[in-house]
Amino acid sequence: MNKFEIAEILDQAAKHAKATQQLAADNEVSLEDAYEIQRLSIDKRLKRGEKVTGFKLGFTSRAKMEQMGVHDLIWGFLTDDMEIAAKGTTPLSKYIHPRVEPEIAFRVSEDITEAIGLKDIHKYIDKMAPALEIIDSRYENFKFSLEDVVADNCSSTGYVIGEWQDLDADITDLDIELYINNELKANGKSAAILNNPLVSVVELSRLASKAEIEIKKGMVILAGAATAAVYLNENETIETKIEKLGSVSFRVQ
Ligand code: OOG
Ligand code: MG
Repeated sequence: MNKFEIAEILDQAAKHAKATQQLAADNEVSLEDAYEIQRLSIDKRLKRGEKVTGFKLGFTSRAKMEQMGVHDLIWGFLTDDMEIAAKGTTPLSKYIHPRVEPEIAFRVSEDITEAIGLKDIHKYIDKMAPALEIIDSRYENFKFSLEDVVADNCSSTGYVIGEWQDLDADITDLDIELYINNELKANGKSAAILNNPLVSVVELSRLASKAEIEIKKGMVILAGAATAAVYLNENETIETKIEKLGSVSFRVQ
């Protein structure tokens, strides 16, 4: 199969919530090919009228790397179709085998067109918010290689953003908790995300500028989860509470 065919299979799997087998190994997909396939599949979404709303990083913490057996930082696209309103509801039937994880979101206040450093952050990022991400791998049994997950736009499926707060100088040691129906299911520290979640923005700026992709003012960046992800079921209220940032929730019906 060529890149176009793989992008089509992954796009259809996402559109119809139907899992596919892993594709990278059998088709000799390199990491570079995988990012090309990711972009081809995003192009299909854009052709259907979706808009890019931001980017997400993956495997920025050990907890996530260990859970999924993939040990390299990855990045993918978020679109408006993936956004779920805070306190909103989403049907379980829309997904294959969705998982949820707490995230820290950043808002871009100035176009990022080059690799930036931590010292420049306040020029480009003005707000932060508690967030939740729904990941729903298009591969059977949620199993994939690095190349597979990159081609699949890093399992990106849904995201919920809480209230934006002014960016605090120090967010390196925040408690992060994930509750399902008021029961604590996962917890971690923001330091687990590259020692400082703002480093995710630095890393994204490096990767995006190398790929000649602009991170536009108003876009959202998800820094990557600090905890393992948890499977979703019907009739659940999912909430994250993050120190200094507050909480955000949504419901699965
Ligand atoms: C890939 C997405 C990883 C994160 O925050 O690390 C990710 C997956 O686990 O399916 O979103
Ligand atoms: Mg994530």
